[in-house]
Amino acid sequence: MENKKTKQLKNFKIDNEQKAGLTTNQGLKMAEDEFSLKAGLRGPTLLEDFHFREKMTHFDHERIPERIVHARGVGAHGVFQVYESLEKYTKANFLNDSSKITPVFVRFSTVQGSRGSSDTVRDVRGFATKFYTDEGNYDLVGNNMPVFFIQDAIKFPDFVHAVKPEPDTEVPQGASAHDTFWDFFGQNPESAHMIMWAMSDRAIPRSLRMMEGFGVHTFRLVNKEGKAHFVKFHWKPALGVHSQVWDEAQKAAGKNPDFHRIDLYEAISKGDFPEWELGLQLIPEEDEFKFDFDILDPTKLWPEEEVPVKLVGKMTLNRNVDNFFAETEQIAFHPGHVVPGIDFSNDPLLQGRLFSYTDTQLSRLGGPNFHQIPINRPVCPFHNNQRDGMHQMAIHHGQTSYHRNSLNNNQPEPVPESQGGYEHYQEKVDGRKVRERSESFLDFYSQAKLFYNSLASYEQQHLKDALSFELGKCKSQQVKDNAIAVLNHIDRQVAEEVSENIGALLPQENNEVKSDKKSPALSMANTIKKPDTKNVAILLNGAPDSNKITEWVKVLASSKINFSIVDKKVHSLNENVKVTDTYDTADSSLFDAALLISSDNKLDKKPLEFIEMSFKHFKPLAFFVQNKKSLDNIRIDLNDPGVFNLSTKDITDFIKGIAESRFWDRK
Ligand code: HDD
Repeated sequence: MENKKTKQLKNFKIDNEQKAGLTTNQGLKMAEDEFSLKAGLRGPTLLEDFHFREKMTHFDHERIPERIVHARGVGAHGVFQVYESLEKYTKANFLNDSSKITPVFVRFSTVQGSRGSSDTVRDVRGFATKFYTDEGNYDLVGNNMPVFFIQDAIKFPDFVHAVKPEPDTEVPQGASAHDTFWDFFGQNPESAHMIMWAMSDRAIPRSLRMMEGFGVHTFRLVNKEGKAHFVKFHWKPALGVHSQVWDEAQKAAGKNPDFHRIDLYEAISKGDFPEWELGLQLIPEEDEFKFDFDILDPTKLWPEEEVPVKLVGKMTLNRNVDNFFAETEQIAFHPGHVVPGIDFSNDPLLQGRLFSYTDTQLSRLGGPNFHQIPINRPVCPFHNNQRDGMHQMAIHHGQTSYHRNSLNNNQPEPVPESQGGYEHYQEKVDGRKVRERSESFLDFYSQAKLFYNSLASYEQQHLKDALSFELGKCKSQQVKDNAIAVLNHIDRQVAEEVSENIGALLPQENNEVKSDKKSPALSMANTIKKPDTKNVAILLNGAPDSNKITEWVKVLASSKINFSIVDKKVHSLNENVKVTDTYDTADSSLFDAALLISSDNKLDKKPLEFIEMSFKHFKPLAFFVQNKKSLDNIRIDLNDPGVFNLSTKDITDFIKGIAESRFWDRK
């Protein structure tokens, strides 16, 4: 598993096992670390106590500013490998050689909440990948949704001010269900498409391992001959795209605020390495104007049925961080970190991002040398005439630090393109300076409608429920009415149902886009379904036969399903099978499925609640009861889809149900 990045990071690791003893930061061994230096046993602390001062000063400065957006995140190391050379499209070295394994670091995040907020909130998820290539770091800083709220970066501060906690109360945390966010939506209808995504089930992912990723913008790939293609980047998860249901997500946020963080960490620790395939949508330069949307508009996607996604490589996350702060918190992404063969488009949102990311690191990481922090260092040599600044780690020797010089043979010298130097794509640009929006960006509603049309009916219902919840939480009648007026441009039925739910004004005129166009790739109903890495709660009631349990857990494990056995108390059923969770620590919102095994003639309150909640969240359920009476007090229909009686059905049927994930057509 060793690669250039892991080797590099090793040089910076400090091991607690080192037997050097406790020292000050100056290397002085200290004989005492528990008591400050005092004038007399009961006397005041002395200023002379350098050890106390050093320890306390360092502690006082342990925190750095959190990211202005995407503050809460979690990351992991991994590798990327391309399936076959993409030299036809790009000269990027890491995409040209199928034997090359490129180290990566991925940070997933929520957008709105602060560092301590819950994982399972309704929000867009960040999906940022740093490729440590031999030609420098390449960052693909994307989200789990393919479009964005605004079209021009100059509106980003406004959008973020609107979605973040409100300035007078600093409420809400980890939520967009508040007036300023929805006021922004009402006044900026360019958000219409993204709002549909943000209110869809995509915003409540089951796991970070089960999300798609998107580069969002149109970028350019450029080959050796200088020929360019417009490109959109996709990450397709091997486990498919899956979500929680809203009630479950809210409960999980309380029962385990670190639900996604732990899910990723544990999967990697166990060796269930998450995988994504990299996908490319490519449009030749000459086809730029062949579409009914502007390919520079970041509120538009390229329907996969029109521009297919070519799967070109695989990323595997295979190592957890050693230290959260040093790696996950200090990693600095920037869409402008590119390598030869990857270039930008004129998307005005992307253009603005190219300024913002380095700028923000200056205050977050405290100066211009953040590229020298171990997690941010390229694995290839880096050298130029930039000098000094806060936290300079390098000792640049020699007399010169300027270009052009004669005293040092003009070193470090620019590298010609033919030898790997970066040259910008020579796009011809000619125009008047204007502060305007292109007319080709003005269709806000067609793709919002396309997205809605493409969803399964239960997904559409969830979206309407989400809108009703979020707008229902708004206090201003005007904000609600304005939001409905925008929804009325997308879909009349959505506007009708939501306005009725929240008591808002429905415009008399139906302004919806008339289109029944669909893109099946946009619905999660059509995703990959596997039982792998799902979590099953095996609920014990009474003292059931442990042989059956031993047999079943073996079958579950052979299907790569994780399980926890839950009982009133922690105990061992036999040498190999242990009860690890109790009804106090386990909650149905933290599991994908439940299997009830009962020997009693009455079901206790806690397993009963667990089962009913799993049923309510459409999860697969199985039961094996020695006494039928024990199900007398259960308030669910055991003949409904996704409920498996293991007295008459085989455990493999239940496993198929676990792969299916949810049974939406329950009564
Ligand atoms: Fe951004 C962080 C993704 C638009 C300015 N952004 C940030 C992160 C992700 C994205 C994943 C977290 C990176 C990490 O884990 O450290 N941002 C996006 C996407 C966008 C987008 C997919 C639209 C397509 N962002 C965007 C705009 C601007 C910014 C238009 C400003 C002009 N984003 C930032 C930032 C952040 C950031 C303020 C906060 C912390 C950081 O950069 O490093 O500069």
